[in-house]
Amino acid sequence: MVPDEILAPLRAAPQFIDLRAVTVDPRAELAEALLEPHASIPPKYFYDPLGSRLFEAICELPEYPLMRTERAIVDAYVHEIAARIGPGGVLIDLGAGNCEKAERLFGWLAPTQYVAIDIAAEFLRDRINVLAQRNPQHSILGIAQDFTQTIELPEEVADGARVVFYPGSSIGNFAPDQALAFLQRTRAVCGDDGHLLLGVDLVKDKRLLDLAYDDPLGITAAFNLNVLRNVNALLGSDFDVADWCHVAFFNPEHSRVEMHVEARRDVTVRWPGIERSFAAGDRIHTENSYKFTPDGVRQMLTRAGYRSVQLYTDDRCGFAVALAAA
Ligand code: AVI
Repeated sequence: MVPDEILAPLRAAPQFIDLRAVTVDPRAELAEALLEPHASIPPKYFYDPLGSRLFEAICELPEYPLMRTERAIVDAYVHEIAARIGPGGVLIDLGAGNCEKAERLFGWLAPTQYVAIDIAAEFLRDRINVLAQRNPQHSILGIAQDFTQTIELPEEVADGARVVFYPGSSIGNFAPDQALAFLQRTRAVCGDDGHLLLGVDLVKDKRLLDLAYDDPLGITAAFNLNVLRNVNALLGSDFDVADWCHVAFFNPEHSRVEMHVEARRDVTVRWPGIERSFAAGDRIHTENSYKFTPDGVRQMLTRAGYRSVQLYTDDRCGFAVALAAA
């Protein structure tokens, strides 16, 4: 019999697979988005190592209560959620970030495998190593992947009923038609005996939403502007952060918070073989964050092919956690 002190570190070693190159070429994607008449940067490029940490700091802000409210809802209803899902499935965490939200479910869902998927490869690799040390009894697989276009599950993902976990209202970062297509893909990942556990931020007072995305400490501004540094690293461009400022506001017509970076002065940005000029006041659209109504969430999930949608909310109806059966 092999002693446990030898086996434990072996069990604790998580697997890590990098599938980023297989999906999208960031240079081509960024160049195309920046050269559109209305320039944009896809929000997934926020999450370089500094961006991921700034996002963690945002989640600590009193003005940005999304994650705390979601956690309180999950804590309040986890017993019921776990009973509906049943124990022993494969927990697939899309946009796993620091993996903390999923880790809180381990004791309740007792997953046979935890699959953490995120585009931020270095950050994910660090976090699953720490997670594995804390949870040596769990099988952990990290996948670096841009799952916004396709969700590719390698053969290392175990068999069994799947629970797709997509918390934090990241679904709000898709346009409505893309959100529907994305949920249809998660429905396919669930198979016929799986579940989706989804976090969604709900529409609320415009002043609260404006403050949540333009906080007085300027953490969200730093998060937004840092995307320019990540673009420089990926594209070889020469954005100077000092030439740009943060703009964020709730747009009620589209039920979304918009974030932009706005040129403080006339600027020309260059990257290999190409340049683009921006006049003072021109904006690059960096993120939409759609806000939902409870009925809108139910309809979206039903249209994506889910059934028996259960919504859990806080007393102020600020956030909802949806559990949908495939
Ligand atoms: C990750 N995502 C759901 C966040 C949001 O609220 O849209 C990203 C964020 N952007 C600014 N603050 C937080």
